[in-house]
Amino acid sequence: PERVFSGIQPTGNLHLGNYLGAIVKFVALQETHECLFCVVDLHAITMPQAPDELRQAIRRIAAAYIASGIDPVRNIIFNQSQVSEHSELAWVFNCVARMGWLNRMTQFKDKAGKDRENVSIGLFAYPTLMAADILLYRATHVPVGEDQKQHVELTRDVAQKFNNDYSESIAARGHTAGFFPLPEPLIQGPAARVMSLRDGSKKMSKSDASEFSRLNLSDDADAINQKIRKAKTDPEPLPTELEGLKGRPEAENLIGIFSALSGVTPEKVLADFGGAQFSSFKQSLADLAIHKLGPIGAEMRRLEGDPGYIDQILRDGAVRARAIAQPIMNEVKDIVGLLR
Ligand code: AQP
Repeated sequence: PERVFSGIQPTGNLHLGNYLGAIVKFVALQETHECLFCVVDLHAITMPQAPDELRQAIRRIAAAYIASGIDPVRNIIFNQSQVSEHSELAWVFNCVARMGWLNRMTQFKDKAGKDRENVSIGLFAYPTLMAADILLYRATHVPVGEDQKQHVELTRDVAQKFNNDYSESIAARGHTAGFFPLPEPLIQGPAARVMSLRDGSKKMSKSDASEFSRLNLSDDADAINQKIRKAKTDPEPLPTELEGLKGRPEAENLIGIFSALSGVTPEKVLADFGGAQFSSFKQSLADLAIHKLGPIGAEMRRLEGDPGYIDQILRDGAVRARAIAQPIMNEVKDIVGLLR
């Protein structure tokens, strides 16, 4: 059976890239799949976090899920650290994955920068924990933004190597096609990679120093208007066809955002706005963003005002997640030869 797993780190403000690259897809998948949506707090502490802020940020991601339309009854919404099997399986995977695989991860290279000797071991091992998150539920589909593709591929490599390394033990327990599935990344649509509003060659990111580089889910109408008005563009009017966006990354990004928010294809957006100056297009884009994001931000603020409600959803979600995870982790222990 198909099962969806994905997660978001409780670090900083959720931005339009997280929303369009991930959350919008979660909302659609709940119609067709059994889904687990996780707040990956153990991933967050691979970088320093202030404890009180981390607690708030965990609640904020849960609030964002719910405010965006993810139903906490039909789906499992929970935070990673409440299901200790994530850490247990991650350890087993640290012993399956190879140093060379992790050394090739571009996210690690970007985040570690030049000071490799001083980053946490957790930051290096981030992808094996992510593999554990997904495979602990034997999930088959992982909706993520383009930037996470390499980590999902590593998850497939871990699953395959585990299946090979323990093939006899796995077969002896009656699994004829390996123990873990090789999960598929789901990366599609015009917003699989939303770029910075200040620089069309950089992805929109929580850690960008400039607030003007991103739209946050919590931004009010004034902030959205200002940020879109100041978004970097080039001096040419908009083209009428897709080819005309080549070599114009900022224009391409804004058209992609419009398309993703409106559900209209990029071709149609250009058919409507081609030939127009950026100023008029930007006004329509700002109106659209305010119309789509405004109610989500308002609902997030309402939910964050009721932490008891959020905490209860996360506790219930953890109980339901563990009911799936525990038997799988027990089988992993048996396969590996860990006595229980
Ligand atoms: N710019 C983006 N376009 C499309 N999808 C994106 N995602 C992130 N940025 C973009 C997707 O959002 C999901 C959650 O991401 P995350 O919380 O795990 O962290 P991240 O990718 O580290 O987010 P940031 O904003 O990019 O943080 P920093 O600045 O710390 O690197 C994932 O599915 C991701 O693909």
